[in-house]
Amino acid sequence: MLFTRNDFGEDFKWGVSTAAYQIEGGHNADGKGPSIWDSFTGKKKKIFNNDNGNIACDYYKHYAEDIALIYKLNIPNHRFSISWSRILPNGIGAVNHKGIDFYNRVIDFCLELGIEPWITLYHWDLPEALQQKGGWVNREVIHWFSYFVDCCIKYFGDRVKYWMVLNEPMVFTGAGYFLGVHAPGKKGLSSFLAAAHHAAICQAEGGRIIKSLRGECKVGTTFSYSHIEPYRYNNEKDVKAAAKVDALINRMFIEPLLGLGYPTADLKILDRIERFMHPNDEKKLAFEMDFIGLQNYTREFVSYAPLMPFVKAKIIKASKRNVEHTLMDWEVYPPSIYNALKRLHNYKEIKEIIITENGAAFNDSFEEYRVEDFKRVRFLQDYIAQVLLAKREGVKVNGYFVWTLMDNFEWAEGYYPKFGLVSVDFKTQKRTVKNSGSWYSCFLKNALAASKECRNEESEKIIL
Ligand code: IFM
Repeated sequence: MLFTRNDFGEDFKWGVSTAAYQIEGGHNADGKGPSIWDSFTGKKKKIFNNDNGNIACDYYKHYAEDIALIYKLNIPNHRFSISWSRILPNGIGAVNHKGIDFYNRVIDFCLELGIEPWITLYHWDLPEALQQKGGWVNREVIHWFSYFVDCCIKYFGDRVKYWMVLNEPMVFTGAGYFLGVHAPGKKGLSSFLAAAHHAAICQAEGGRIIKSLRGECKVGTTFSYSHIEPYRYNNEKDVKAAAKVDALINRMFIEPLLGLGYPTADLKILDRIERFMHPNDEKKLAFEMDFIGLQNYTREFVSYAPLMPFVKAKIIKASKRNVEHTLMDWEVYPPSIYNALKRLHNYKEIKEIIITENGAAFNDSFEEYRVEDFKRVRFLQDYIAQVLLAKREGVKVNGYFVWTLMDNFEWAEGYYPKFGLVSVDFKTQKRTVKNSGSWYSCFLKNALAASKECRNEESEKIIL
């Protein structure tokens, strides 16, 4: 399919996404307090290769170079998150003005270059001081989070128009409070359900606070959303198992936000959230966002698994199915983004969808002065083509952000899976634009040229 940037319309938002802990480094610089990721990565055997984000891409020092690179790549929107404990070292109370200054410099430099800053308030790095009091499991988190949101809007709301409240609540509560494979490493159904319920209230509450302080801002929140299929369509148990997994990983956070409540009909176990509900919570869970951030990477096949606790279902990994997959073992399946868009479009309560993340980790090939990643170029082209297909069919999608600007700290997987448009040499902090970065840049610049022009060998090999 041939397409150009123009096919998406002038108002379509093109961007690149990042997150504080994954790129900033400066883990204890200038008064920053520790976050749960600083503590978690400090423990042995939690992260591949015992990696951590202490330095990461050192964006704390290199932000100007990186924002200049975004500019050079013709990318008009930069999504990044605020490290809560950089501006509030104890999570609540005294503000660290050096932390505030850092984000002011980032925002001001973006604006100076004509790049629109998009801020995610919470991308998983809870202040450790708050985890000591129970973190997301403690209902007080609603108060702590409100204080943080208030503080961000007070200091940055005059210049930042686009806000996202949470990044993928299913992932940070599921991996962090149920499976224990992400910070803070807690396990169990009860801690998960409490954390999830409080996060679901916070996502709505965050929206309410932003709108009440700055009605002119555009507010959204983001969700991981995969296309789900039963492993065997002719097996009733697999079909039911797929519906359960869909309710858990796709619907559990978005539906209460839309005023539809938790999807308990398809996942009985969610009834147990009742224990954590206070009077009026049903109402508190709902809020009308300006946009919904869709984060799609893959599709999942689900089979019935009687021994799996609670859901009695399991995901069959892409490598087991012998299909093309990324280093995360996620199937490369471009229609997954089309299907996810179509499904979200069916919720009449959603006003607009922005794809706030999409991308892939592959084994790039390192030459002397270049980093070749033709698989990622193809991946982006094919997924973006599916977005256009959905848009042409009337889906209310109005933005696409690549995950991610540069190779960075990929949580439990450390630095091994590389998702960047730009490669980072973590010893020297040298940045090298990959083919995918050159292709995206060319696509964004040549609004009038057919994308085919950006596909030919020459332009794919531009080194900026
Ligand atoms: O790196 C993560 C990001 O922090 C959240 N969404 C998925 C990405 C790739 O795993």
